[in-house]
Amino acid sequence: MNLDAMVNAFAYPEGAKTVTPFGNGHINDTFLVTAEGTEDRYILQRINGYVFVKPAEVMENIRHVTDFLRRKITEEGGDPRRETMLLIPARNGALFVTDEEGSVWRSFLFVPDTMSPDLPDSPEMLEECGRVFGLFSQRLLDYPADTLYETIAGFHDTPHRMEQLEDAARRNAAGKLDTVEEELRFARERGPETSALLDQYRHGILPLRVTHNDTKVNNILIDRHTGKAVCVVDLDTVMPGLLAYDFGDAIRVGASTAAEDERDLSKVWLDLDKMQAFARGYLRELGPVLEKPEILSLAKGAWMMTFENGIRFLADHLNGDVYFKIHRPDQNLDRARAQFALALEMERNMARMEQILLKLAGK
Ligand code: GN1
Ligand code: MG
Repeated sequence: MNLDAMVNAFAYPEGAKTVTPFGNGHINDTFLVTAEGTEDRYILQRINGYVFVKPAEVMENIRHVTDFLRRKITEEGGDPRRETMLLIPARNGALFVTDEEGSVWRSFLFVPDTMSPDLPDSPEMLEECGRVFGLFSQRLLDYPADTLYETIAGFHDTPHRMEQLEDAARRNAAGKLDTVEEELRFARERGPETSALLDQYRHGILPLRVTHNDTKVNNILIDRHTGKAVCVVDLDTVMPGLLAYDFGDAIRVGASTAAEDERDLSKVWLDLDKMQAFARGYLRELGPVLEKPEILSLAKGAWMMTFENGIRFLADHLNGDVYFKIHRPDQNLDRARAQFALALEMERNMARMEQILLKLAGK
């Protein structure tokens, strides 16, 4: 891969550039580009071709959704260069560039003076995270969800994720099956629960929405000076989906007392105060417009996304760590165990979560 050639392929101002690795996502490779003679900086990213097999569709989704958001933000008097991602086209006007190895690259304007903590711990920051994800969904309520590509088929189809886990166990590619019996049993016992949200959708109880689908709280940029959440990033998985996925994935990370890969499971708890702080912000805009079943589905979503990430990490561990980047041996197993511990906590606290949600939404 020739990084300089990629930098030169995008419509950046002329002049010398410096490129440095940036961020800690599990999927794409990210760089920060600084250019001489401009205050602007740029994010340059190689899209993971193993994960995203149709990158052109990913980029189309992002373009349509960010254009739509930018119009709304401008109408509302917001700052369109800070509050949604701005794609920087290639010199030839294209949305992305393909390198000689077939990898797809794209670029965004960097939003300065922001941070994206992995585990925001103050209630104010969590409420801000909730508010900006809620606002993202609220602004997209009138976007026709079914016009977006489903860029990863069955991304949050949890029964399908169970099948993928069973495939991984059958193939046992990394030879680790014997060591994960307990985790597999935990997953299999819960198999029947995994269709709960999709069943409600199929019965017309839950509506299809435009969803982000990867709402880890570190996918939010927070203004360093004001502490206000500014922008939702990492739009690769924007697709039709259920709000429960977005709320749920944010709670999975944001309301946990420990990191996603914590090895000491005695540290992994669901912090209901954090959950409440996030939900307060999330429901500020959305609460009044959602019906009661959709509000209630958010609690189930927290469980579903936590369990689903657990089975995805476990499957990847069995497959030999081909999907999620790891930084130490058995990290995907550690991630799976921590997710299962948290999912169990959520099972015990389901009624409390539902009460909190209904109260905040005034239902
Ligand atoms: C991946 O790219 P990143 O790190 O924000 C993954 C999510 C998982 C998450 C687990 C496209 O997100 O689905 O929940 O890791 N993204 C994709 O940390 O699979
Ligand atoms: Mg990310």
